[in-house]
Amino acid sequence: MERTLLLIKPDGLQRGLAGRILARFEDKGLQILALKVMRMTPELAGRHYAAHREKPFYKGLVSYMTSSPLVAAVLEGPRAVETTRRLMGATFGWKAEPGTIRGDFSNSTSYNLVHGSDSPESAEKEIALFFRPEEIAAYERTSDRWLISEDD
Ligand code: 3AN
Repeated sequence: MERTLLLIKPDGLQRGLAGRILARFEDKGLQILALKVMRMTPELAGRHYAAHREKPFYKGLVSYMTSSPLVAAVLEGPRAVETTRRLMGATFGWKAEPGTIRGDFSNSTSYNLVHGSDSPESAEKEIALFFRPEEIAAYERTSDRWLISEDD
């Protein structure tokens, strides 16, 4: 079992797509362990995007991410990191495959609707940035019996 951090970015919430985006992950069988609407502070943006600090798009990225609230979630499932990123699609909406979230709902370079951790190691760090341990609910889901086999 693996966990990942999902963010539905400010454009997703402003455009009224949060429910539809979240439904894609539920439809795929990922389990929601934590969920909240919050505003990213510049301080949190600095920590979350530390790897991009020197990039030319950094300032714009921080301003976009802090401009309006976002939805943060912890998702769990077998290969949750990879599954989430495959459902999201390529970074730029205009390049992302149809059928993916970005491919279906974004035609932009910057406004790409979602973030998903890029490795289990980043997921652990990112989850800790957004959620306190007591905000994450580990619970048994009865449908898992039909969603996850022993081979998974
Ligand atoms: P992903 O979100 O697909 O993992 P990363 O990690 O390469 O993409 O980039 C982090 C974020 O930085 C992206 N989600 C996107 O919002 C932004 N970003 C990346 N490249 C650019 C770019 N060339 N112009 C504007 N924003 C960018």
